[in-house]
Amino acid sequence: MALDKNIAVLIGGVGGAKLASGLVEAVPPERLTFIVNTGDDFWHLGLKICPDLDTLMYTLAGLVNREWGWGVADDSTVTLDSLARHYQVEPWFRLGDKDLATHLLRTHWLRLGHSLTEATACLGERLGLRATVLPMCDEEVPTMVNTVERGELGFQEYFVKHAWKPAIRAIRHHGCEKAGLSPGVRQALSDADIVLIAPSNPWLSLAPILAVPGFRDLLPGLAAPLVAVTPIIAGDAVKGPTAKIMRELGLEVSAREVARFYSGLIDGFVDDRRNQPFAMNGLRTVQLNTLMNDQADKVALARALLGWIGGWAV
Ligand code: FO1
Repeated sequence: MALDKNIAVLIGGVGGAKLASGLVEAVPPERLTFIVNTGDDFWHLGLKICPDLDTLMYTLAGLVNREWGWGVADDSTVTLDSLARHYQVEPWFRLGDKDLATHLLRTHWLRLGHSLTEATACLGERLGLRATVLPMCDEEVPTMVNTVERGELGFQEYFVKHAWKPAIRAIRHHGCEKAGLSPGVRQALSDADIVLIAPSNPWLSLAPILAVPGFRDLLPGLAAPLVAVTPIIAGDAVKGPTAKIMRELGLEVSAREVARFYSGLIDGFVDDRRNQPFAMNGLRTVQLNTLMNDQADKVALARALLGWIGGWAV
């Protein structure tokens, strides 16, 4: 059904990339545009690191380290080990040698004056990607996590260095008032027949995209239906801090709460069949198997959710 449709996908890291690898098998990849969270990006050892962009690109290129869900498969850490052994650099952020090639090239292009959108397009082209991958914006909008135990932390300090142990008080998107929609993002959304929100963490991965000025305002005017996929399965997160953050923010850990987070924006919600069913005014819902253990699950979910949307929209 969706073979001749343009699909834009708002997406974060590992959880979202699983759905992405199903989508590229379910529809022609040329029809897919991924609009990716860059709130996790940071500068580390002089290099610009864009974890969610890279996780998605490595996944689509078949290079991703499947065990971790990020980084490059069969990578080594010779450079990182040398930095630690000879220069006492604490290796808290694991950058593999093959992965470093991406960060070097991206940083080089940014320093030459290219935008993140351009650098990402060049990386994607060289990795042989057929789908379009766009950063949510070209400006730097680092996610800052205000924690009970350690005050405000940069996202990767919170997530990796402190293993998302500190309790979250609040989250802000530093400098977002100076950011704006890139022409590519605007075009992808207006060309889309369907807009999906991947099962990434709503508070950490999707909120930064929605915080880009102009983004939320654009959504109600789109012809395309907007459909979110639950990251909560059987009342818990599959992996990562989503459930923990919901508790810390005083929310109930449920798919209904996720749907409430997107309320006013979405037309449809793909829930998991293991969750307690719920109804919300004006929201179409369906319960599917959203647990993606292997590639067959990913493709099956992509096909099922597109089939469902095709039944009431497009
Ligand atoms: N996640 C970790 O838990 N530990 C790491 O050392 C780590 C390094 C890393 C390097 C490159 C990259 O693209 C991602 C990396 N990640 C690492 C994953 C990343 O921190 C998170 O998965 C995302 O930012 C959350 O979506």
